[in-house]
This record gives sequence, structure tokens and C-alpha cells, in this order.
Amino acid sequence: MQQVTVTEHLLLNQKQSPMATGRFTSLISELILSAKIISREVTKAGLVDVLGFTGDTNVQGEKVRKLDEFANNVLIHRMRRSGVLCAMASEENGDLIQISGDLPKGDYILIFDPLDGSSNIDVNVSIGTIFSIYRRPLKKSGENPTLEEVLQRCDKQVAAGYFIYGSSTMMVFTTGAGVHGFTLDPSVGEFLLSHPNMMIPEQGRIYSVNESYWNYWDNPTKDVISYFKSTKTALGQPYSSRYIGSLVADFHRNLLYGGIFMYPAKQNPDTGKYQGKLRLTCEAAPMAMIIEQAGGLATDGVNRILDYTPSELHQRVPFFVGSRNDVMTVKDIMGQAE
Ligand code: AHM
Ligand code: MG
Repeated sequence: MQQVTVTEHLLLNQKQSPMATGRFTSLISELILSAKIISREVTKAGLVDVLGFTGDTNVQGEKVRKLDEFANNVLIHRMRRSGVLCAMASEENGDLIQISGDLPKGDYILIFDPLDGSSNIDVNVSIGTIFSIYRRPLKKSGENPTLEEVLQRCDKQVAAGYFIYGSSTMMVFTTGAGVHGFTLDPSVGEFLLSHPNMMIPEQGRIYSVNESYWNYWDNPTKDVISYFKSTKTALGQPYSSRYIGSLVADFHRNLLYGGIFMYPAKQNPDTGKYQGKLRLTCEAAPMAMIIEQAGGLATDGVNRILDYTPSELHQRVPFFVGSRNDVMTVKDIMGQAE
């Protein structure tokens, strides 16, 4: 079998993709090395003292797990020295991470969730790293980019992807020319092309949602979930329910099998306000770019995720992503209620 690495794939597609420059390839290579280091640590998690919490709380008010911190440190340490970035943002850090002092800089911006699904770390369930890449719009040499330069409209992403640390470690990514999946062959230490041109089925059979939030949802959201459980679906029978609680793993399964992942807005019992949980910049936007490139859709229920311009680094959004027909059905039900 012909075995194509990520770098070869980028070079082979250089003609079609303006993204496949040497600098972009360096960025991806550094990301891959970071993911291999994280993958190694995740794989031996039960053997070394990396399970459990650090004792700290992150910017999201969540308890930080040791592996969260490890993954975040690996990415910041490696990517800061890559020479191709001008700034980074991580789910774990409140502010922008600037490329300090005398380190070489480039004009790419990297936003990442270092270890998504971290509540699953200690029980051996698949987790992942999500990344989103932009270019700095106006390069003012020597100056660090402002938050405004980083918070670009989500359709300005030049690449997006994720690593999934599962029964095998995979990288799935897009530069705007289709979605391609690479599986880590541990015997040679390379990600090899295993899933070229991934396309999500137009019609799914699976819905993924944390249904325990039923009492915190508004009526249109309840109507949506009731539809997928009813006998009146497009399938003429209820969809199957699958929810891992790890976005990367739920998304990856639905990408391959078809289906819809939903994290609707839920009501905060203290404030009465409705809000999504997932972060626009490091979770929803990259997954939205991937799904659209794979023929699916991503919305907040009604509006396209890639049309959002983030108002803050850690903005949260309701998120509906997956097969085209299923996401359209949600839009129809929610649109009627507006
Ligand atoms: P995290 O980035 O802190 O791990 O949170 C995101 C995760 C997603 O992976 C997953 O889809 C969701 O949170 C699960 O949330 P819940 O437990 O509320 O269903
Ligand atoms: Mg996350």
C-alpha cells in the first residue's frame, strides 16, 4: 500500500492549496510533534502520575486536570518556538499568548483546546486536541497582534483540525480543500493518510446530546430533541442516541457514520440566562470548518457558525453540527419558534 504522510500530502497538494507553503508545513509539523508527545502521555496515563487534578481552576472556572495542564504546556512550549506564529490562544488561558521577546515570529495565529473532553481522561475514554489557524490580517512589524486582529470572522480560518487519542491516534484536518484523516502508525511514528476526502452522509441516523439538561432547555430545543426521538423522523423511526461527552469523539463518530451533535443553550438556574457551553474560537469554529468541508453544516440552531465574529476569546455558543439534513431540520424547528 502506498503510504502518504501529512507532510507529503501537503506538498502533493501544494499546487491546489495556497496554504501548503513551507511555513504552513512547519506549523503543521510542530503541531504533529506536540500531538505525538500528548498521545504518548495519554497512552500511559494509568502507569504514571498524570491522572486526577492539579488543584488549580482554569479561566472557565473548571478544575484543571494534570493531563490538561501537560497538553497545554507542550503546545505552548513547542508552538511558541515554531517561528511561524505571532500569537496563540488556549482554552486554558484567559488572555492571548504572545510570542515573546527575541523568539522568531510569523504571521499565523493558532487557537487550541489542548485536551478536549478532559472529564473522560481518568476512565480511558477518547479525548482530543482541537486547533484552528488564522492569518494575521494587518502585519505591523515588531508589534504584538491585538485581540481584535485575533478575533476574526470564523470563515477566515485558513485551517482547522483535531487529533483524537482513541483506540488509535488520528489527525483529521482541512485547509479548505476537503477533509483528510491520518492515523498514527506507532511503529514508524508517522501519521499516514487513512481517510482521504472524508464526507459526512447527508442524512444521519444518530443524535448526540446530553439529555440530562432537559429541564434547563427552552421549548424549541425540547421540540428538536423530541423530533429525533419520535417515530415521525425522516427515517420513519427514532434516531439512535450516542453521547460520549467528549466533543472530538462524538464529532468523529458522526463524521464517519452520519448524525448530529447538539450542545444547545441551557438555562443557568441562578441568573435565568440561556447559554451554550462550547467555546466558539477553540471548539465550535474549527469543527464548523471541518464539517462544512465534509459536506455537513454547523449552526447555533439557526445561524451559521462560520458567520460569527467572536466578541471575546472565550465566547460560548449553542452548537448543532453534523449531517446536512439533520442540521437543516433543527433550523426548521427552531426557525418556526422565532
Ligand atoms: P472541556 O473542553 O472542558 O473538556 O469541555 C468540553 C466538553 C466537550 O468535549 C463535550 O462535548 C462537553 O464538554 C460535555 O459536556 P457535558 O458534560 O455538559 O455534557
Ligand atoms: Mg473543550
